[in-house]
Amino acid sequence: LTSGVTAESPLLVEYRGGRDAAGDPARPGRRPVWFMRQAGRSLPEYRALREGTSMLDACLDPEMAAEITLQPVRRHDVDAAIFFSDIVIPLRLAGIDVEIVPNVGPVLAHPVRTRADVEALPQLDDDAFAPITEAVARTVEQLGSTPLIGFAGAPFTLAAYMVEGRPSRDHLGPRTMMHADPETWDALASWAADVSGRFMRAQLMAGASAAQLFDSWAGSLGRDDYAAHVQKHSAAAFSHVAGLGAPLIHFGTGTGEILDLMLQAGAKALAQGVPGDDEGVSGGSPSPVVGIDYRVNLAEATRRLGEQTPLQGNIDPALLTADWDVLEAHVRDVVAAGAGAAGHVLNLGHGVPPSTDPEVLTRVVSLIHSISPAEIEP
Ligand code: 1CP
Repeated sequence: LTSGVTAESPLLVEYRGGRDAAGDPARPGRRPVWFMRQAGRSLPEYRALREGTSMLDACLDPEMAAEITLQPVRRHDVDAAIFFSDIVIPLRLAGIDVEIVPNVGPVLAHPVRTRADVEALPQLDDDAFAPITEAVARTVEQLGSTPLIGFAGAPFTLAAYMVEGRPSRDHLGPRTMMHADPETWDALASWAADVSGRFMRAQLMAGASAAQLFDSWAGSLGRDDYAAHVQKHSAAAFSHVAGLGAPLIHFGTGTGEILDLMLQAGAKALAQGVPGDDEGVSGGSPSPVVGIDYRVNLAEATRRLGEQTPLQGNIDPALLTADWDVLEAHVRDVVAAGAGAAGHVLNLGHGVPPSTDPEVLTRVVSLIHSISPAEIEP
């Protein structure tokens, strides 16, 4: 298709750098958008459904997880659903005692701090993913043509919770471990890469169309530490899904200094693919997509990553509570700044704050959909 109209999901076309599944140029008629944490506490229908059910129990109830995943798609007309789950779900499925404590986040009964702790980590059986596979299949069936995005936590971010045992600001524990006891760190990060990679793979095999690796806390790492102790483990997580032909997205916050290294982590895995599995590769992402937080202008991100790199982002969540005129001008700036990249999917620079007025999000979606491609050519 060369007419500028495409039957394929605009989101997948942008993720593939403006290519359709056959690898031919195809320009969607509308800018695709979804929001990190679009499901969740900003929605009254979510708060009502979740009442009396713990976060992780909700994630493991296929009917509830599917319904929560669909809520923001119905309400906002976003171009993708993101699977309702959590990065610590593979830990729970492996039998690790982890809870999501309201207003705190993930808390482990037994933090993982020594070589013996790492060696005692349980094996995760593939059958354990059954509730995830079932929830994804139910969701995809009800979504129709809207793609579902699967996800997992990157090894550093997941290991940060495992070492600290709870959310932390500076992630001192894992950063100490990678220097003080690099063998233990590598063993832990390998374990995390394996469970996260298989969690993404389970979602893609069950019908998700793309997968995002969340390295939310990678911004607390220096460039040298990321290169020496983290990048290979993120590449290992991606390698579980690199042969499937689905677009892969790599996101973190505060990562301006390491964006190129994050791009390489995905690109390395994609270049290797899965031996003997060429099917679908032509329709796959020619480059991983890089998610940009609100701190780096998208035009600057393209300078750092090259025009062939599709981008995702990066509306500042802080502006969701500003006057509409201020927010609208910001959204238009973000669209314009992304126009130099091979592909651009609009998103926030981090998750939807729980206090966000959902009507503002709906209005942002319709604004983005109203911007015609002709208005934004670079
Ligand atoms: O009771 C509640 O409503 C709990 C809030 C909540 C929700 C809605 C948590 C606890 N997790 C989730 C769902 C979730 N988590 C999604 C679902 C889909 C969507 O985006 O709509 C996703 C993608 C995640 C991934 C996740 N969990 C990340 C990466 C994304 C990010 O925000 O950077 C991280 C870091 C977590 C850990 C986590 N889980 C929950 C909280 C509050 C946190 C962060 C805690 C901290 O500050 O360290």
